[in-house]
Amino acid sequence: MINKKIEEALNRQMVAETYSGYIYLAMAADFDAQNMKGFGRWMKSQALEELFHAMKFYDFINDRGGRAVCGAVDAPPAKWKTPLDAFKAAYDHEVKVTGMINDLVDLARSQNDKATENFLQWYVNEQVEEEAQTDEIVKNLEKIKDHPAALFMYDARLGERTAQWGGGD
Ligand code: OFO
Repeated sequence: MINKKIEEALNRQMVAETYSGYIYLAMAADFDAQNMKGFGRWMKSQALEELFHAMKFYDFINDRGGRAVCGAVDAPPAKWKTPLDAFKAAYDHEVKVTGMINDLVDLARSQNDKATENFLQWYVNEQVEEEAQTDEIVKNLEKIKDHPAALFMYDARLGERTAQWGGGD
């Protein structure tokens, strides 16, 4: 059985993961509007993975005898100046989410909730990948700078991504 404090915190994180999906979908929409379909596809795949992250919280809360509550999700920004700006924002967002997951682990420990702590390990590992992949793209875009041909090719390359449900779960 889950305690109230943990239940509320896990519900907040379910909403935060949903927001992650929403901000990446907003980035996809911005890329698609500019005909950068590869970046758009990458972002749509990321959005789907984030919804999967949210669903894992949903199932865990219910499995532990809690009640999943779908709270309000903020509207994300609609526009980013350049692809580099969008991916920098994605990286910063992931660093923020890593902090949220770490706080949840601390909370689970303080409540002596081993099952929640164990469940959260999947997210601790996932965040390493989430930060690394956005950081790599930021670095590549910094190298590309304003070279349209290179940007065009990188757009095509990132468009090869398809959503990985659960990142190897
Ligand atoms: Fe859910 O990992 Fe990104 O935010």
